[in-house]
Amino acid sequence: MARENLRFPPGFLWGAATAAYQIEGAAREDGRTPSIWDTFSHTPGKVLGGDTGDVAVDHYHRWRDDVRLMADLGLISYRFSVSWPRVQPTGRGPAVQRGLDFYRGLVDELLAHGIQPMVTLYHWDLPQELEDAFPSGSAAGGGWPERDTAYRFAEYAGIVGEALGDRVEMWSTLNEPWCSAFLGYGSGVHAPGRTDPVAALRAAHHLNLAHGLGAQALREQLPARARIGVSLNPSAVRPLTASAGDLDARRRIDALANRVFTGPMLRGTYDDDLVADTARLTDWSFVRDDDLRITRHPLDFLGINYYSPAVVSAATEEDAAAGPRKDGHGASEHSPWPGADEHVSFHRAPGELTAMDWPVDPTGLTDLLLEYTAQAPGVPLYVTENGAAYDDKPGEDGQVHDPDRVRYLHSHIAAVHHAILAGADVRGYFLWSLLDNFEWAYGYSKRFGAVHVDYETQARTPKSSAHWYAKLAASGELPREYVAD
Ligand code: IFM
Repeated sequence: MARENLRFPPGFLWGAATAAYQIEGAAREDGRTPSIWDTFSHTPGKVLGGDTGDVAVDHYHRWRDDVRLMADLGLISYRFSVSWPRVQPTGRGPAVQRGLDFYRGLVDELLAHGIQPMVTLYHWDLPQELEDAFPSGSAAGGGWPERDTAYRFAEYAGIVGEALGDRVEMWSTLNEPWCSAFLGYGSGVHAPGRTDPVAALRAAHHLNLAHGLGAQALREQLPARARIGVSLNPSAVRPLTASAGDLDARRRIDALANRVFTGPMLRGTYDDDLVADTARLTDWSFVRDDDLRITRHPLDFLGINYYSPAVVSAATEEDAAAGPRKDGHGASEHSPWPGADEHVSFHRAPGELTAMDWPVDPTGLTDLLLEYTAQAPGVPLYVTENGAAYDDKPGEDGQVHDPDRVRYLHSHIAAVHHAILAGADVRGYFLWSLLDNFEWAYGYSKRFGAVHVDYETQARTPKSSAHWYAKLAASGELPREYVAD
């Protein structure tokens, strides 16, 4: 006998997500200036195959068709990011109206199709001018290690809030600040490609400050109904064994991956163990009086991005000898974990691998949703990203069959349901990603889209996962068992 489907709460937002640099292209049009990702991707050897976001999937010109596609798929919500250098090219001063008009048009089109927009203000494309500027004269250089960047972000947030505040209700300040800080300034596999552990810790703090200042600036512009949150990519970090050494490794990575953001944002603190673990590198004197009050701006929601868990142990001898290792975002001789390398080893979690070599384990998502329910009581949660890359190709019938992605989505959405039944207030799920796109250091070699893009012709073909997801969005019910199509 067929068992009942898993029913999601009424009003649950079924969405898909993208980011400006990954899809827009039009890198030099209408006054847009280079971001750190333009500079990085044009630097030989930084991105696989020398790929850049110059054209990406040409969404800047195809946005009307893309919105129609979303409507055909029955999406209830669409999460996209605004390109900072498109609306404020130098990262300071007045906005470029043509840039804002692009987003006004996009939002109006979404609303006309009954799709709720969720705006992310920062998904990694810092104006290059801000990376090059360091008014404080700090030896750690410009960009996020420079305090002024947080104030520039607040100005930019106010500009976008003023322009779109009458029509957008859901706002996320930052996407995955861990990547901006620790991959951008620590391991250097992301833009701007710097490899300075102290700069990475300073960047993390200034991103926290930018979140708080940005949320304040948005609040001043937005109507009371608007909801302001942030999208983090907390690590579901597990100890290899229950030994004291492995538990300590877990604690260290939890501090550097998770609590370095949730401490300031949820509790207004940097935990003592994090400060102690990194004391060899910095005394944290870049944290000024009052900063931690600002970073703790009340959250109307917390966005959780999840792909895969991490398994850690006390450092093995080989690892300690081999130095920093691949971390799943690109290879680097430098570590994204300041102060943790000689103490921690990473292990492959069990489970099948996606094309990113990331193990499939939906239980990490349930765990995180329950953990943040406990850590942020009363704050609604959204899964603001979840999905998988596979080597999808059109078949002879011209269709793109991606059963592995459907299976991945099924198991992770069931994991969300599980968390809801266990008491998590999860209000929506955003599939990453709507379209195949520029996957950062991996260029166009990794396809995360529910919609296939032919990069020669820019033709869009919804994969079987897109059709599967459309049924889910329409019914709000997930079949209990995964059934191959
Ligand atoms: O493509 C990225 C996205 O930009 C941020 N979160 C993870 C995705 C997959 O790597």
